[in-house]
Amino acid sequence: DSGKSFSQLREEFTRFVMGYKFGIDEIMTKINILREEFNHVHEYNPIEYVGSRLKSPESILAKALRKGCPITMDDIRDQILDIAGIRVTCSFLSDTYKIRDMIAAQHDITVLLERDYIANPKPNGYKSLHLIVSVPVYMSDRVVQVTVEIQIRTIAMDFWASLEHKIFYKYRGSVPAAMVEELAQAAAAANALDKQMEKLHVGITQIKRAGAPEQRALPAG
Ligand code: 0O2
Repeated sequence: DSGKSFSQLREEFTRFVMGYKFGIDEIMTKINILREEFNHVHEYNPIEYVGSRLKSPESILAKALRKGCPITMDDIRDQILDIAGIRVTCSFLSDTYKIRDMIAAQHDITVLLERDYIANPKPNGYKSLHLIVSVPVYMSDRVVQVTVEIQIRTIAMDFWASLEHKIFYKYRGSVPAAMVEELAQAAAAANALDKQMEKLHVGITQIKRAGAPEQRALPAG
C-alpha cells in the first residue's frame, strides 16, 4: 500500500467501511421483513427490538492490534468479523433459535460461523447466539460479500450483558472477585426468568391453539 497517496488510501477506506454500512442495511431490511410478516401470519412478534452499530475506525484498529492482525484492509476484512454488528433482542428463549433459523435459511445469506453462548454460556455467565454471516452487496460496478455479526438474545440476556459491559468498562477489565460472583448469580437469575417466561409462552400458545377451532366454528355475524 506504500505506493498509494493519502487521498487514494482514504478513498479506499471510505469504500471499505461503506460496504459494511450497506451490509447492515441489507440485514436490517431482512429482519424487518421477517418481523412484519411473522407478526401478520402468526399474530405475534418474536422481536422486541433490533439495533445496529458500525465499529469505529479506532475500535477496528484497537481490535486488530489486540489480535495481532496486520493493518491492511484485506487482513482486517478476514480477521475482524464484527465491523458490522446487529443485535436482535427477542421476547422468548425459543424465539432466538427461530430467528436464527429464518435468517440462516435465506439463500443469499451464508453463515460463516455460529457461536452458541446460549447452549454454552461464557464462564462469566454471558449468553447470546452469535452468527457471523456473509451477505452480497450490489455496488455500481461490482458485488461485494460483506461480513456481518448478528447477536441474537432475549431481553433478560440483553439486560445482563448491557450492565455487565458497563461494569467491566468501569473497572477496566479487572472486576473484583466478589462482583464477578454476583454477576454470575445475576446471570443465573436472568436465566431462571427466561425459563419461567418460556413456560408461560408455551402455555399461552397451547391455549391459543386449542381455542382456535372453536373460534372458527362460531357462526358468522
Ligand atoms: P463491542 O463493543 O460489543 O463490539 P472475534 O475475534 O470477534 O472472533 P470475540 O470478539 O471474542 O472474537 O467474539 P465473541 O466472543 O463472539 O464476542 C463478540 C462480541 O460479543 C463482543 O464484541 C461483545 O459485543 C459480545 N460479548 C462477548 N462476550 C461478552 C461478555 O462477556 N460480556 C458482554 N457484555 N458482551 C460480550 P466486542 O468487540 O468485545 O465489543
